[in-house]
Amino acid sequence: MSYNILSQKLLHDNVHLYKHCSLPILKWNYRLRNIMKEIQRHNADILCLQEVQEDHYETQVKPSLESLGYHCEYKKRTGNKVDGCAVVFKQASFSLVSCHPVEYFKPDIPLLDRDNVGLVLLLKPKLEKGITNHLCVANTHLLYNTRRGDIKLTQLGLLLAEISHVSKQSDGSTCPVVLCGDFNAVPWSPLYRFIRERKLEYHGIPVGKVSGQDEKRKGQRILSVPLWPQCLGISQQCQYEDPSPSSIRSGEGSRINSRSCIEHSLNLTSAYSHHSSKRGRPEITTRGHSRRAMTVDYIFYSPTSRDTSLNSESDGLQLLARLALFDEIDLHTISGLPNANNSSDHLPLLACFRMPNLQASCEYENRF
Ligand code: KL2
Repeated sequence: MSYNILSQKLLHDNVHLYKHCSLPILKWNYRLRNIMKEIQRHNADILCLQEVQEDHYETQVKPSLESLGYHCEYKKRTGNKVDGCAVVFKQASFSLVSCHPVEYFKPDIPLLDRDNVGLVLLLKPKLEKGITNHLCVANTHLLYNTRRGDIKLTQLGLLLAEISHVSKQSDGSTCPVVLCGDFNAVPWSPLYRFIRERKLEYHGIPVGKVSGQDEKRKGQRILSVPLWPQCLGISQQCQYEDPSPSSIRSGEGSRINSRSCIEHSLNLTSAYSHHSSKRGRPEITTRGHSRRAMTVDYIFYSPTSRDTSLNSESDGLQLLARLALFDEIDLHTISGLPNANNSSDHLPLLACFRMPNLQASCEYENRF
């Protein structure tokens, strides 16, 4: 499950967005009760939560989830921000191999001056049979600012480098990855296409067009080349690189950097198709009313060859089912987000996967 639960501090800071709501349904304890009920009802093995406020996490969210049998990991945003990302998993289903918080704030790099974070976990499934492929689970909440696609893409580049590193197995292959979060970018935007297509030619793209959140065209500067400076230590292929003086001297870095192209090595597709099967209209994961309703939350995963309609052996995940989202008509019917029953300005996304080589089926199989 991926779920942005709307931190109470951010609700308070942007209260103009919630004028359609009565005050009692905006109170934290009211919302928490609904959010916990929703989590309990879906009973997911793994939760990736965003906008989890630290004080609420420590005193309420973590204790409640632990009492449901979950192990909880948390990474707060940096600076003076009070919320962050949590990755939570059923202790009966997985054990923790390693936990990797990722900070996108870099004091020496002017571009990276925002407090967003990611959290990457390596999990070992607790299976009766001895198949021991690990699972890499990543969660993030990228920068909201609709005009700063340059920062969003660089934050994503940092996360992808960490995921590539963590998911690499001793035999050189990559374990399956589930990448969840609130990416603050819409389907088929340049940022979204970069994740799915592993490559983005970014020459000439205006910074405000990277995420597709803003339909209005504004006179804007275009993405600069290279997107991020070499001193970040991340190659344009989104891999950690050794910033050794010899590679800089040989001119290798500058040759790579002069191309307006970023790439990554992870095979990722989306668990959702971004249009509802009911009416074929765009699915929405957030808001409506005071702000345009859209999809900004995703569950990306490493697909099996079956899901990519190739006919060869693969060790990816097979998508078995997903929880339906709403379209704009549904959203109107429930009078926007949040409402008395849906207590965040986002909806939860939920997908069920079959692990590689595993014959067991889940109770949701084929219930799309
Ligand atoms: O869209 V969001 O909501 O993914 O749920 O992510 C950000 C926004 C979140 C964290 O920064 O706070 C919300 N107008 C509307 N919403 C805002 C604004 C804003 N100016 N700034 C932050 N958020």
